[in-house]
Amino acid sequence: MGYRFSSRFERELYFYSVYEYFLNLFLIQLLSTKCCSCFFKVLQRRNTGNLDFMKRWKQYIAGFGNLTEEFWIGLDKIYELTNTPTQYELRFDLGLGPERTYAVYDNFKIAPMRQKFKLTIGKYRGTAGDAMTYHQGRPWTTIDSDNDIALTNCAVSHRGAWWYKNCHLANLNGNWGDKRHSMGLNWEPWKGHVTSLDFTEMKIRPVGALSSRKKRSLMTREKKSRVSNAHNK
Ligand SMILES: [Ca+2]
Repeated sequence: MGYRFSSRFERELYFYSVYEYFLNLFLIQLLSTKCCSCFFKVLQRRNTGNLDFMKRWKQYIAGFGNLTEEFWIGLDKIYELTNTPTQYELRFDLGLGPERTYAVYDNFKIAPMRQKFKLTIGKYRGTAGDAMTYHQGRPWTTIDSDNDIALTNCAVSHRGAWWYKNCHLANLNGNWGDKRHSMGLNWEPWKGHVTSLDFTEMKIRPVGALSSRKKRSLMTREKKSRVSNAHNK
């Protein structure tokens, strides 16, 4: 047996307050996250230097660290997240002291393990400079799995793990605070190879605008073919 309202007004008031309650919950949730990071999923963070990132192949696949502090989410997870019909953009938020900068690449995904998590990224935009186009198409390298084109293992010589080539313009899994050439958390176009950043975040979000544009163009094409079919009849 349901509750009986004594008037229509009381009934409306009841439903309105329920509606308002959920609306407030939603708004509190929205405001409690930083606006720009609302729909982002964070893949990597460095902000304290407490966690050692010079890890092995298996650990980079499985992921490590603490999601509320420093971590690497794992290559298997990144593959799973980005290999869907949805397109993802990859955003790098970088910092040094009070300075902040960013880089965004559209159409980000990685290959499965049998292709050694080869990197695919799209067009660059941002303020940090483009460090990642150099790494386009490169497989992942760790201290115990050398897939880069350098004679040495770049993960060993640069104390990290990345889509190294010969070797890097970005080394965000490098050695915290290391000021030796290309050993630290480098983003070459922003601070060069000897400055180690003290904040990094890698994050992804679906590119909604692109897929709806695609949908629209598909619908237009469909309409056109329907019109031409009608003409042919
Ligand atoms: Ca090598």
